[in-house]
Amino acid sequence: MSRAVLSLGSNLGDRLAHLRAAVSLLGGSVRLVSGVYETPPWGDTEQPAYLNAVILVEDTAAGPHDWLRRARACEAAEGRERDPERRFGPRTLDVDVITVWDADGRPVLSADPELTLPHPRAHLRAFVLRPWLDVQPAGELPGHGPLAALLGAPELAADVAAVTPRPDLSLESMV
Ligand code: PH2
Ligand code: MG
Ligand code: MG
Repeated sequence: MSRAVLSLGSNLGDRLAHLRAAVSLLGGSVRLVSGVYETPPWGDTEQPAYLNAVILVEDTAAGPHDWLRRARACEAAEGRERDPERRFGPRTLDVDVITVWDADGRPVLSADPELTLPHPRAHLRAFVLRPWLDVQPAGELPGHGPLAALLGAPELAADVAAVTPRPDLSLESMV
């Protein structure tokens, strides 16, 4: 068995529809979905606001690279185009593998540049950590500690404050 935390983001087109498409394409492996949050663009500020969410997925047959492959298939299905000049630029759908646990519940650590685990910047991203807290209130980012403690760090305070719940938008009914 393997479980994974996937981060969903969209800031082009029908943002909620893109997030919903990811949940739908990941099908029966989706166990928990977070709330939907509106977040200011991080890393490249000249772009529209994002909708972000986090999902917890589980599949006996899936290893880390299977999650990456499935994440990319979701992005491709939603017409994701990559601009090599804009690493943090706008996108219809971004699905990032944040952390994966193996069959024994141990976090998978990987320095593979194609799939570094845990995600090397997750601890700096309020738009990942805050939705993740919804699905695992006692969750920990391997190597960095409890989500709640990371979200309480003074360096992240402004970013955390800018993560705005959108209770009017939901993925909940899909699981
Ligand atoms: N994703 C990025 C770049 N910047 N900003 C927010 N708020 N949310 C994202 O998902 C996001 C971003 C590249 O993956
Ligand atoms: Mg991303
Ligand atoms: Mg990505």
